[in-house]
Amino acid sequence: MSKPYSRRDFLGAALAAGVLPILPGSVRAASPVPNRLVARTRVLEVNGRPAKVFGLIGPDGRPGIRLAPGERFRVELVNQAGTRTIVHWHGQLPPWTQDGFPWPQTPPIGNGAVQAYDYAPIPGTYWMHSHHDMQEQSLMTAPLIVHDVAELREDRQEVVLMLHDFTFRTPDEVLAGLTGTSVAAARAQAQTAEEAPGRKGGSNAPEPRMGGMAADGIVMPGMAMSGPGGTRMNLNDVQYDAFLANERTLADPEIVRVERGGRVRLRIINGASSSQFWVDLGELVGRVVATDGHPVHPVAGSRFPIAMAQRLDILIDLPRAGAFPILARLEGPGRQTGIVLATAGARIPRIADSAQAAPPLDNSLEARLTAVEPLPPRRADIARTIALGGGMKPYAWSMNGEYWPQVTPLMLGKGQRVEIDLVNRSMMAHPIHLHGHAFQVIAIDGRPIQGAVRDTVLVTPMGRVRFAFDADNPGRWAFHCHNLYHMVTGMMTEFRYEGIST
Ligand SMILES: [Cu+2]
Repeated sequence: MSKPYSRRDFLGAALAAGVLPILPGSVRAASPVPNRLVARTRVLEVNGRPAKVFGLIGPDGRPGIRLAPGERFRVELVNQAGTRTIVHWHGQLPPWTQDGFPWPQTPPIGNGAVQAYDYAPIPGTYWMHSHHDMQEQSLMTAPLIVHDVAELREDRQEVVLMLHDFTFRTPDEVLAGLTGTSVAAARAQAQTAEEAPGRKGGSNAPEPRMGGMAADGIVMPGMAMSGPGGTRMNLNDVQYDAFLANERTLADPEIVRVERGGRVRLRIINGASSSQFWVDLGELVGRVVATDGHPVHPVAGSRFPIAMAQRLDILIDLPRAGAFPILARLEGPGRQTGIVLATAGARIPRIADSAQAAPPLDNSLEARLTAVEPLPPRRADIARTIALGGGMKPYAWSMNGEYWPQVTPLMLGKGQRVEIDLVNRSMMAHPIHLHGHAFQVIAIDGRPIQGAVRDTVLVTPMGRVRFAFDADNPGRWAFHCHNLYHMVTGMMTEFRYEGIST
């Protein structure tokens, strides 16, 4: 079994073998030193108030990591956060022991400790976030951009736009508000997200309703809107104080200098914990060319949905000089955030952070996407339906009526083709993420498509999505809703390969 080795282990082994002075030249050329990534606390100003948040600061002083074409993901994560942490490389396909999920074999790393990672990354727009203690809500998140040669040849200006939802409350307070319990009880419940199936675990769900049908007429803290067929759907479990674009609000947005007639590759990352957006390019027309880092045949438009944890690569050719707001509008209430692309001397408009209400996210874009590199056609060896259930009272969310960690792992054999049919029996949308694999969306609401390859797919209220993947990365893999509060109240299970010891 490979495991993330510490630098000390590596140096020790190298010295013991007497190989340190003669590392292969190609290795030294590709990665002379590991990328140093520091987990620490920072103070951001939000709405005129200081806010203590976490951060993952890369070797260039900016959040996150950017890798050159062909460069290995060779990273030393230095924990200076003052508390334990573990960081997940969302969408990447490392060996499972480097995935950054708190399995018993790979527990969170202590304050002051250093953890080394070394694997071959896949190119595209990815991100990283803590998988410990709801730190994701407190901005322990950052971009992870892996360049490739073809993109560099395009000679486009890269603009990364990372979205967050921000609250001055602690995540424990947010969860306590949702579950109607004390902060201490909420904290204890969140910690069950780090208990693995098959171990002695606490009870996650307060009086779970097996089957997980949401009752009609639930009173939501957020807002309810009419969906297709007049069904009531529920949006925005959590009321946030601000929405951030590259860690700033529209009161003081990032202004990205662009050239007149410039060509831009916009890499949008929805790093929010419990919020979904419509990307609004305003007067610009963009072409979506990748979803979750994986190329799709271009789809043109000016408004695109982006669910929690998803990424969109959008190519934009600027038509003229000027200032061009790139906005992310929260689904439901009229809130927005964003950045401004501006040519030299352009007048920067003031943009309010309130706007007209936006409709709930839907899968209209998903249905139009087609992968550039689809899975080869093949019969499924394993086909499973997984029901998504739960509701607001009690606040608990389930997969097949089970609540993490009291779950039955789905066992996979290496080399198998797997098809998963996600059936949403709740009135919330769920962005569902599989660790360690890329899957292809092959049906939406019963209609077959040759859809996008991605790692996170939205299942709309009462909707249905089928995806397929090849089981080619043995290990233990988390499969969960990427709404943080759904995950910590139960909506997670495990895909486990045969022969992996627990
Ligand atoms: Cu969910």
